[in-house]
Amino acid sequence: MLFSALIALASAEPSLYFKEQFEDGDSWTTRWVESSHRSDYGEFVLTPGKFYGDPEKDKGLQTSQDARFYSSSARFEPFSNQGKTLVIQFTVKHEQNIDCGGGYIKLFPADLDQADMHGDSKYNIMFGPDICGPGTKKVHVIINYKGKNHLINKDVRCKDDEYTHLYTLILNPDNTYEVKIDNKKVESGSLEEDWDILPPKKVKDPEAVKPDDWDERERVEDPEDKKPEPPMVSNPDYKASVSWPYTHDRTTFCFLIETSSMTGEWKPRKIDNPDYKGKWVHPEIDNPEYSADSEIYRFDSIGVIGLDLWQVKSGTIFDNFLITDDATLAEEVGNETWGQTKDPEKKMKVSQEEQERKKLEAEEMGRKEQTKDEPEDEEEEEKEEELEDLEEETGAEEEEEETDSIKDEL
Ligand SMILES: [Ca+2]
Repeated sequence: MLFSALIALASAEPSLYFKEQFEDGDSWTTRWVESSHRSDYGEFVLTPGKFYGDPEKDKGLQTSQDARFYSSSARFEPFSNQGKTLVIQFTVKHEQNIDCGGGYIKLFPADLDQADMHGDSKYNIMFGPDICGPGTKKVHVIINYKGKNHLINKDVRCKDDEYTHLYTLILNPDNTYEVKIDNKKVESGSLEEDWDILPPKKVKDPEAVKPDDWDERERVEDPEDKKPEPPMVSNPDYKASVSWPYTHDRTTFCFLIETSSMTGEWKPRKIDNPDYKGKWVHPEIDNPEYSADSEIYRFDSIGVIGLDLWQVKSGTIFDNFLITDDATLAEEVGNETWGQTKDPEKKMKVSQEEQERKKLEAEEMGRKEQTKDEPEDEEEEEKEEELEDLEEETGAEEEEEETDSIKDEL
């Protein structure tokens, strides 16, 4: 009794597998490993960015070089999410007004070689925003199942502004999931239905063939409708006086001929097909390839979180990474981090923009004042003289033209 009560108590305690908020200066460099798979990976720097809610707390990893691949990862005590909820959460801020680049994380099994992490390294889950032009603005949720990556079938739209946003993925042990942005649900459902992870339950019966006499034509030509005889008209070439034998074309002896006025091809009218059986539906059978899996969500080893992405215009800041088995805890942490920062961050950006606008206005005013006060210099005077000369010439030409047109009139 006591023992099981203790277990119940222990299992109610949330597990915190990984938490990274970059609040201890440069120490993050001891926790995050940059891959050396390529020699030209872009550099992550620790910064709160151009505008923020808190200059210390809002420090995160920012991509600092344009048109680069980025590849860094952090390790934690490996775990399996079997029988438990798995929550992955982090914040993304595209303060550079991103045109094209990834903003997602990858969750790897513990056997990942971090020093050699690259785009083809086997991962469990890829989750987060991906933007490329106006056409791609989505939240990826890719699940690896038995060695194959499967993209979500639904279109989950991501945020594309310059502010910090909180992205949360929840996988439940009943094979359901939820995607949240800024602590609001934006998508949810079942792993089996929203991904093509398992083969379909039903397939078309390969034995079933449409019968030859199955009539799928809704309308057919009316067999009763007959092509009308062309009307006869009197022959304009008829020559009554011409007599046998025939020195003329035979048609000249006919008083009436078929009219040639009937143009276009004749088609019989259409009627409802009396033999119409409706569209033939291919019968389905249980798919022999299908086998149910109540643990699609399950990963036996989760041990590394990585940022493995490409960015055209750099400047994205990643922060507040959290991996836990407790969705409520994640929501609370989200409110304490992103929730606290979002409003002051916006305020700072708006005030920066206001200052920038005022500065530009002042500069514009300054330029106008300067132009007004400037004395005319020699160069300008020369230009004016040239202009006057030109006007005189043009005037003369116009006079000549006028004379010409008068001449024409006369
Ligand atoms: Ca931080």
